Amino acid sequence: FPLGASLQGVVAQILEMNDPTDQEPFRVLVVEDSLTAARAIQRALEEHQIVTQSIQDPLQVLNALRQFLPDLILMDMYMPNCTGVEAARVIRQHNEFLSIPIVYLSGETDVALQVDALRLGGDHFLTKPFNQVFLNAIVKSKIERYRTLRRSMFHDSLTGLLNHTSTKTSLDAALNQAQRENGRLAVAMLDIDHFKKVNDTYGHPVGDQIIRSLAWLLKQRLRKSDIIGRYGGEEFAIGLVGADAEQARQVLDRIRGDFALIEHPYRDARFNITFSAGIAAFPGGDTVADLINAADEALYTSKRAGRNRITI
Ligand code: GH3
Ligand code: MG
Ligand code: MG
Ligand code: MG
Ligand code: MG
Repeated sequence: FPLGASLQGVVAQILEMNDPTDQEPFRVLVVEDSLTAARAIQRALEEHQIVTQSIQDPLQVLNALRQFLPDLILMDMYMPNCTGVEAARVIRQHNEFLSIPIVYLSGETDVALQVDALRLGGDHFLTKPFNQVFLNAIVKSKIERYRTLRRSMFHDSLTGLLNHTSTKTSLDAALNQAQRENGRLAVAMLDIDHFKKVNDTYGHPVGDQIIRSLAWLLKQRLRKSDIIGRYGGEEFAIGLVGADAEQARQVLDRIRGDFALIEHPYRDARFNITFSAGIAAFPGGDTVADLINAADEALYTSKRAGRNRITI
């Protein structure tokens, strides 16, 4: 796989987690060479509203992971091309799948072999014939933990937006894709105006609330496929997938205007806050660092020109 394709998998997972209240159904990949066994497992999970996909050939597991984006892998031990443990080892060699839960489901009853399987990258061992209630309980609790972990790894806790690192990872992948497909990507840097004064005047918790309100507005107005990150304290980095600089300017200028109209309550009074932004786009810069630098320079121009405006 080229770098881009492997990043796409991570990014799809990151974006899927963009909404911290997300209620997406759980997804389980079943790796099982016996079709009959696979169907029985899938039926048991689907009764609990879990979305499943099964593959018979463990050599297809990386492909399936990247296309189906499961929250958990339910893995047989003995299959024709390779064992479950060998498949788990391959999966764990990929950073993006370091922490996805792998649960073995096998007829193997030798405890020493079960323990070995857990040592080599597995998270749990269930034996066949499986107990449907127990299978579902294990699967659900593993997935809940994994989703919580993913959320805290990739997201900012104040806003639920992407954090600094996953913003850059996501922008990298989006730029990669734009380059491969002759597509477009606009990158914007936003910074709240005179924010120090806001904190000084109204206090830090009010400042936090303003950061959250801008994050919320951005989430409401941008597309699910767009990248929205809290890049620093009161600074946001945005990737508008498929947009050129002018389209991005129009979208963000509407958001700028609407944000400026929000009346933030403080005691008996209300006050308004603005932000400034700078935009750069591909084609026009060849790395994410180039685009961010260019957007940052444009942001600085907006600030010098008086703030509450957007510069390309
Ligand atoms: P400018 O219009 O030039 O951007 O002015 P500014 O005051 O916003 O300038 P600057 O970027 O230097 O200051 C940002 C301030 O944001 C500094 C810091 O106190 C505050 N800040 C950073 N992170 C947070 C946060 O998470 N919560 C709150 N309440 N304030 C923060
Ligand atoms: Mg088997
Ligand atoms: Mg700043
Ligand atoms: Mg500043
Ligand atoms: Mg600022």
